[in-house]
Amino acid sequence: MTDATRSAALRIAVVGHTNTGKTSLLRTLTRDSHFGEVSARPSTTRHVEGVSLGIGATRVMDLYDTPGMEDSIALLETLDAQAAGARQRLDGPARIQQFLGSGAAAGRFEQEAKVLRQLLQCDAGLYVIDARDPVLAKYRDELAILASCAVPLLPLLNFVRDARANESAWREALARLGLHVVVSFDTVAPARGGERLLYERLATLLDTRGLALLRLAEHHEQEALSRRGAATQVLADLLIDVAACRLKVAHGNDAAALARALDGLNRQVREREQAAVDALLALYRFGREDLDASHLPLSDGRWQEDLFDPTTLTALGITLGGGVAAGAAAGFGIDLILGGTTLGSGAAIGALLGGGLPTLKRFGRRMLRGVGQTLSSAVTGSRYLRVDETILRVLLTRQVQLVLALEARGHAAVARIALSQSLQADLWQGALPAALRRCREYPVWSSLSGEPRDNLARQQMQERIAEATLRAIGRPTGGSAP
Ligand SMILES: Nc1nc2c(ncn2[C@@H]2O[C@H](COP(=O)(O)OP(=O)(O)O)[C@@H](O)[C@H]2O)c(=O)[nH]1
Ligand SMILES: [Mg+2]
Repeated sequence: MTDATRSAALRIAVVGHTNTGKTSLLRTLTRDSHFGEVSARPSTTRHVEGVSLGIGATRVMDLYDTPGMEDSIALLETLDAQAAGARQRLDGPARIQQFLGSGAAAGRFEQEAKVLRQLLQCDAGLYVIDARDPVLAKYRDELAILASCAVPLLPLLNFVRDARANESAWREALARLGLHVVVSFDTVAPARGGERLLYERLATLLDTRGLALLRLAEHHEQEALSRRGAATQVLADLLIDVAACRLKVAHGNDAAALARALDGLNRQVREREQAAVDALLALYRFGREDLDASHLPLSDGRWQEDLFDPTTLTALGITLGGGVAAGAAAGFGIDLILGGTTLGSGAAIGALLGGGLPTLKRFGRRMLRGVGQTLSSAVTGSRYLRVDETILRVLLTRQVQLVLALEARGHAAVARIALSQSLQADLWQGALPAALRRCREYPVWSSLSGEPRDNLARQQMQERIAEATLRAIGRPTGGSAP
């Protein structure tokens, strides 16, 4: 970094009372969950710590995390006493300079002095407020002291999602102190567009220099878009691998061979899903520790079995109906392919239970006809297992759920992500099923089968599915798919 780019960057001090979320704010703005130290204990940040945000190699803004102001009432009294003892009337910044040169700044008010020195060197300050707190005298004194530095201040209301937050009382109190531009920003779960709003408000305090902040906001929005694009590629890749996968069942007409193959398929799909989860976590700069263990396909939790468990499907709102889903409902998310013809899971279940028409009757006449036709041609044919279509829905639904949760998560969040159980599963009723059904005819496209997979047709299919997923996510959730 040259001196020229260094001096061009805006310098912003993040100030406020202890434990209001200053370090948390920096974590979320820098998308770095490891920045500084965050703790519910007061005064975990003891020194000023800087971090930069930029566009490519250009530094746009240097942010400085500061220790909390602790004893502002006593400090304001000290400032007043020092001013009263001065030979001439001092303005705000002169009062602060006088204090910084005094013994009190090196002793009792060492923390506060660090904050004030930093603010004086900056273009603006972000004053972080815990909006759950009542507007106490100590905060008013703190603001009066900070305001006398004559550096533009943007109050930022944190914890605004909390029911105890008292936004209007804070806005009123801030207005009385002459601070009329305020922003609400919950560092753990920032609202959509919250970052842009923050930068826009800050820019208004910085006149023409603030334009750089608008470009930064633009840049971050572009990055968010390309992350989402990359996420849908991860999803499409996963879906193709699983949809196209076929697992050969060993010869011998016994249920044991089928059960072994089913086990193998189950494991492969879970491993593949875990790889996708890891890729998504990395893409959004989170880690496995951000997820509830029950959401990790390979953890020892519920997830292990539940991909093939009907309660998962019901929880995800996937309606079961028709022959294929009936297989999943019975606990087997598989299709059995005999002699190149799909029988649907009913056949697999039938085979597992020892075969025969009585078992299959439950799955309706249409399927029975299919089974009848195929069994004769299957006497010498190979048997394959593949994943039921319902499973593909489950995979897509919960991965999309994960993507949305990661996008809404601030890097200051400490609670693990618990995915909602109620997401609708009909995200992809448009183009996706048809595209995915085609994948099922191309076992070579699946990396699970260990086949070469980097061919052009697969790549094109991945683009298609990724694009369809992108469109599906873009729809506001809650409504039904067109
Ligand atoms: N729920 C919630 N917790 C937050 C938020 N911001 C900070 N915290 C928590 O508040 C505590 C203090 O945060 P920290 O960033 O260390 O505050 P600092 O002392 O001002 O740097 C930590 O336990 C954070 O996890 C927020 O927006 N929402
Ligand atoms: Mg801190």
